[in-house]
Amino acid sequence: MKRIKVIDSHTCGEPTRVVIAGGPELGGGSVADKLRAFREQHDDFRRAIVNEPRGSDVLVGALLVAPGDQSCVTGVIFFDNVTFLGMCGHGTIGVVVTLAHLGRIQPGEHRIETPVGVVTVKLHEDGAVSVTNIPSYRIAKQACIDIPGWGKLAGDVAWGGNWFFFTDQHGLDLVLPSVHALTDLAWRTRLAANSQGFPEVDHVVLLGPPRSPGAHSQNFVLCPGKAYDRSPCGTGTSARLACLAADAKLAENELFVQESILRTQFTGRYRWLDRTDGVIVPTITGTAHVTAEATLILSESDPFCWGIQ
Ligand code: PYC
Repeated sequence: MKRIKVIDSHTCGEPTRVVIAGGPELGGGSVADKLRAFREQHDDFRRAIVNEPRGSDVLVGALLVAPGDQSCVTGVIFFDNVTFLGMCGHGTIGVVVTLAHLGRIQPGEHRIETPVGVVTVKLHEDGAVSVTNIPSYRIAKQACIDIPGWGKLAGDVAWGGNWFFFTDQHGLDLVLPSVHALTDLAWRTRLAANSQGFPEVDHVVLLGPPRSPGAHSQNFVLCPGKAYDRSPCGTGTSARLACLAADAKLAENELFVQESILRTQFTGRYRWLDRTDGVIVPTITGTAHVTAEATLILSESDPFCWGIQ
């Protein structure tokens, strides 16, 4: 029987489960090296932590690992119901609030190593968290894709730690009663984008006008395992900032407020890293709340010990 210690939290409604003890042995090296070992040798552990019956399709897991870069307070590998994530913005905010809850960090700046690079985080005195993400950029502007049985739509493809396809040409209302229709269209958009020149796209973002005073945009974000992000999506907001910067619709350091389908908000800003190539460094700010301290029990006599696939 294995005992796994976890702390659960949610960031703007999107849950994160941080594994603080009992994770698999992944060897030495960088966090990218450890992700390789995790993916190749311990995918059952991923499923056991986030899938039913202990988790759900919505849950994102975060395994704390020793960083390769000693200037980092921790390394972290994010995963969901179907795969591993390069980076996760809401998850990083959840990790920071979890580390603070455990007394492992104090307000101030810290560095965290992810498989796609080191991010700098700031725990503010009021508990909010800012994440200065890895460099983000757009690779396609208004690429036209054909969705079988639906028609053509255009969207931007951009990187913010995961790969995103953004479109506002969906004709749907971004409200919870429309989640089924939003999920269906976003999924078909992903399949079409993947088969029509953008095989790397793993998240689809349907954009809409803001609903709350002070917000600039609302989104519906579909994740790789077909669950929608309850938060405004940190890596998605990073990639969106790259698109806005490239179109000169948002100036360096100007505030951008992205709201989610739940109308929860992240604020974002960017600075240019390479203006010629359109590469920015985004900073996303949001809040998270710890919801549980728990010990998961993995017993081989349980037919669903390693999760329902
Ligand atoms: O906040 O970056 C994010 C994220 C990715 C998937 C779910 N949330």
